[in-house]
Amino acid sequence: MYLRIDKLQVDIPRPSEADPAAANTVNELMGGKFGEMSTLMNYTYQSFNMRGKSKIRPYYDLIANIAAEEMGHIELVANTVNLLLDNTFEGGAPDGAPLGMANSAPNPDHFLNMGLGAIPGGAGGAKWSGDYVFNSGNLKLDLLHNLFLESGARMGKIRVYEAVQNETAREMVGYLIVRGGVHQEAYAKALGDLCGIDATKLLPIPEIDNAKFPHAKKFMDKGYHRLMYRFTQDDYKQIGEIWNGPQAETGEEREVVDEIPEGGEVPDLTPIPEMFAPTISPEEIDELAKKLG
Ligand code: MN3
Repeated sequence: MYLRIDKLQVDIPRPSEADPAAANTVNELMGGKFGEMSTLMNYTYQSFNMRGKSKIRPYYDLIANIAAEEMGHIELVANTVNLLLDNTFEGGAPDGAPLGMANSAPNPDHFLNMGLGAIPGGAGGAKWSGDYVFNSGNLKLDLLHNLFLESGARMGKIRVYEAVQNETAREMVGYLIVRGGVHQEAYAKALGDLCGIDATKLLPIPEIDNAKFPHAKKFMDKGYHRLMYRFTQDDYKQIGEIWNGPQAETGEEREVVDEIPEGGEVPDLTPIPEMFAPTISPEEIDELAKKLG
């Protein structure tokens, strides 16, 4: 079962103004093929469906625990997209085209089908698909796939970072580059342990260090690149049988920690009466009540 905590895994700074173009680009990290919905659902199904869990406990613990962290990553991407879309409106009467920005925004779906919120899809408009989930049931093959998936995910995060200069977006992407790097390395380490090789020597994929990105470097300076959080009250204790030894980029010791991240506040988003979000205005309710007698 899941225990939910009403915080984000990291604090996201509120942007000074809306940036619908950045919101759309960042949405790739939600529901693109290599987005957070894909990492979340791949590890979730792999942990649900794994057979002989008691016999391969450290691997089950690792995949199940990373799945829980990925749930927090979709929450981070969603809140970043939402902040980048906040205050898009100047207000106005319904016949004054208060949703006019939909015509110039890269993805009108944010305005037309969503309440100016994150979309379960990618930047190109395609929705996320269950076809992105791979779960063969074979541990080596699934781990090999997860290393590939995290490598594609790292490519995606780096490209979004390179595409978007918005500070709110870069802060969140920098954090995900570091945490996704931990997951990429964990799957390489797990695979290597099974086969007696050091697959972490393949890293980094793509071949650029986290430290090259200032917004990732700041989280490395806090040690986040060497920590595996246990997202549980009292379970998944055998992760440490895999997550140990020197971290691939810096050689610092890997560590499993019991505390969850310090985290940040879930942002309060501005109501948009033009989109009836969260609901119609109190004046309109009064008006309706009068009409109904
Ligand atoms: Mn992730």
